[in-house]
Amino acid sequence: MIRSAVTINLVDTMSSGPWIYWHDLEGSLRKAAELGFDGVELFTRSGNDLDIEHLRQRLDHYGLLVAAVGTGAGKVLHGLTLTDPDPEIRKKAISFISDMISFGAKFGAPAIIGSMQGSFGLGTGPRLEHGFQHFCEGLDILGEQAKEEGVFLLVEPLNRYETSGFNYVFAFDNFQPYLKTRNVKVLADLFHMNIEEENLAQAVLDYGKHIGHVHFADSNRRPMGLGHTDMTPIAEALKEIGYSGYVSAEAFPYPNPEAAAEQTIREFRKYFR
Ligand SMILES: [Mn+2]
Repeated sequence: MIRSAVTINLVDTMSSGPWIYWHDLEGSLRKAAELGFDGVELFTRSGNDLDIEHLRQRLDHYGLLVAAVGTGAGKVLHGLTLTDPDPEIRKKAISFISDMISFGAKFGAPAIIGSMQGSFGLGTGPRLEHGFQHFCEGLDILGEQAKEEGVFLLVEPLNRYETSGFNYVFAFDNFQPYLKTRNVKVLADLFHMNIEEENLAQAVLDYGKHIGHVHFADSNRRPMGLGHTDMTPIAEALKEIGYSGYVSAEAFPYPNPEAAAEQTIREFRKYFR
């Protein structure tokens, strides 16, 4: 079964970006539950930011699951990436993501490596060999940790304006052979894919076996239905590959969080229910 999820940004010093709900955990969980979302995707300050028992109790109260946890605060707040030339920074990046993996694993949720990949020239331009090596080393360590904790690890292709690292879903074939871990899956973000892929539905069909999570946003990163992405063939492709993960709204809170959440769940039901 394909499940719905909605993003919540809980970093109080951030005020813009592609998250539907903002800052208020209790209110966001209540609204997500009222609309009938299956899960929430959490963007927190760190892996130790929230009281685990309190969160567990509130999720149970609202009947919600944790779909995934984002690690991007490591870059936004601390400037950490897995491919920084400085070994101390790489070490801190691994430690930050490691904490996020443990946090997510307590709820059976995978951690997402998106912006924490840094920029290292895999997708466009010359490949920076050291960066590529560090990227694979980081994924190996973290992928195996996730395995021990009973979850997989997600790595997300981002569009060319955000990284020169992992840009295309198909580029997974370029680096998966270099990984020792087999516990890494790909996050298919429909906004990034709209910029980079030749054909979104075909990319899903071709690389479906690697896809572990979907970010649900339209071509302009507004909620699905408010841009020009043709969602019908993409939804058909996800069903055809037997995708059974989350379709999670990582989109701008346009025109406001409440309307964006309603738009998202309406579109989700149109394609997946
Ligand atoms: Mn994304």
